[in-house]
Amino acid sequence: MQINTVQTSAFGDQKPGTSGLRKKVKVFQHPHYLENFVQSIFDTLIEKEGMPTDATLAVGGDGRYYNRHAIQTIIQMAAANGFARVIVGQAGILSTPAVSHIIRKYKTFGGMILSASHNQGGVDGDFGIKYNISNGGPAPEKITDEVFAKSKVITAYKIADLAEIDVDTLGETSFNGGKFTVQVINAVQDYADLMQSLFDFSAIKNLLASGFQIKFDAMHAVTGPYAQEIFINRLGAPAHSLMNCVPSEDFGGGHPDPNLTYAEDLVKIMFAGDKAPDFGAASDGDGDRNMILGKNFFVTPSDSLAVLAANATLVPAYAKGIAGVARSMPTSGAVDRVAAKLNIPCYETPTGWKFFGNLMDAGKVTLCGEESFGTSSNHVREKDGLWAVLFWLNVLAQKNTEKTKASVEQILKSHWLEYGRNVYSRHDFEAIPTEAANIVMAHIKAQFESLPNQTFGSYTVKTCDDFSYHDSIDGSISNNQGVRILFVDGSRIVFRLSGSGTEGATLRIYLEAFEPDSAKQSVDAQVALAEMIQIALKISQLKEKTGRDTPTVIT
Ligand code: VG1
Ligand code: CO
Repeated sequence: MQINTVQTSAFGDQKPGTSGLRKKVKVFQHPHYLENFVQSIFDTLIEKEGMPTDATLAVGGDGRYYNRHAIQTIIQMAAANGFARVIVGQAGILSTPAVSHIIRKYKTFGGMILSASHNQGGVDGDFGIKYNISNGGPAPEKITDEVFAKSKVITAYKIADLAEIDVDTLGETSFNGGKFTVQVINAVQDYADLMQSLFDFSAIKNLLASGFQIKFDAMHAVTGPYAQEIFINRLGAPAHSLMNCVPSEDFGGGHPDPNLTYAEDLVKIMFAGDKAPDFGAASDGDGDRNMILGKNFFVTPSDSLAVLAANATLVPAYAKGIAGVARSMPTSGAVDRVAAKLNIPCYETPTGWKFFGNLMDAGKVTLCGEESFGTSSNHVREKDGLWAVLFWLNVLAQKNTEKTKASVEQILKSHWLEYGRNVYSRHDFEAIPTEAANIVMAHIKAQFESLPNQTFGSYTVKTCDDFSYHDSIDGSISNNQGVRILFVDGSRIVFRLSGSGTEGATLRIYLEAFEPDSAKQSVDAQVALAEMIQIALKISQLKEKTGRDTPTVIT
């Protein structure tokens, strides 16, 4: 096995965002672009993270365009940089939660996930790379900051001269007298086994056999084969319960983003009146997000997390109770109310799954969630779309017996009755010129001193700040994590710039108001939040500064 050292020059723009490095495929195709970033990761691991000489790396992606090319390159570079083994998903495909599980199950040193998640794929779409550490979770900022620093000064990378590896055939291939091995695995069984160990599959099977109709939309992305194995082969659901379950390099031309805008085919089916199925769900490009729908009913991700926490003891894996919960700052406070009642801690972290890992490793939290359709538990260290779907089905199975019946909508309504409703919505303004978006954020921050005590219609500002997080486990501090305007009655508006887009800037406005009055809890969120939306536009001067006042996506 010949190892070549290739001279290169730095790019300067390889800063990992909320979840790894994401760029247009065309950017990743620049000579050395991918290699520079991968070498910067390896250099960080070798110099700073004590990578042993017999280290194993797990590699897989969501099957989008450039996945196959990147996998070959990563295998060749892993061989040249001292890894002893690479475990790769068959056809190069692994969902994000499956990679997390493989890292933990096979005790690999780390893993690389090739995905731009919910971003569009194909030749003109996006590509991405993320490194996960040995606990199975996304690398924390101390690693990603170092990777970025190295990427700015890189002068050479190492790559082995290996023939193309057949990643479609299961099995092992060894090189260099057995010093380097590539192992192709089928992770679907491993992942399905993990799910079966957490949930009551026979109760879910009975629910489905009783005529309870489900529809799962894989959005032409990575979860298709996992859904086939779990819902059809193991739970006995009829074949028509699945849609868009064959992964494609461009996700059938769509946005693999499970929300009311981009999962419109599923939404149509679930809002088709009486004939709609009882339960619907979708997942994103890399399988870590989930959207939950009932018959003619949408569950916000923040509410979903709260309902799962409140009902956790109905699920075998959490039957003894949960240690604590965590949510990202912009996620609604619905789960806080459940935690208070259960008398367990609730942590508020910045956006991005990497902030939950320490809390889970320390045993402080069992369930975590983000308003961006991410929910999961300590069974892995990533968010997990199918896990959330199975959790809901397990809860529904327990609540729908011969004697009792409860629809998704009824579960939500009785939850609100008990805890009150945190009415919630997120408005995204995509592809704003970066400079204009920065001006908007600066304009809001410039009002930090004047806003408190000001009244806007029925709302009076209590305080405002730029959210900072102090990690109680490793002591690290993360600043500038989103601007919060907190009102006297507990309502709030949060402004934040996305760290996962690839075109201009995306401004996210998160709106939340608490409604304790059950008579008003069924009001549509957009109607209930209409006044706050106007206040957000007024404080930010969004229209004046960007010409935009209609969101691209509302969730
Ligand atoms: C978005 C979401 C965030 C999520 C991240 C990665 O980040 O808001 O909650 O963790 O995507 O999700 P941002 O910075 O664009 O708001 V995934 O499914 O794209 O890996
Ligand atoms: Co994702």
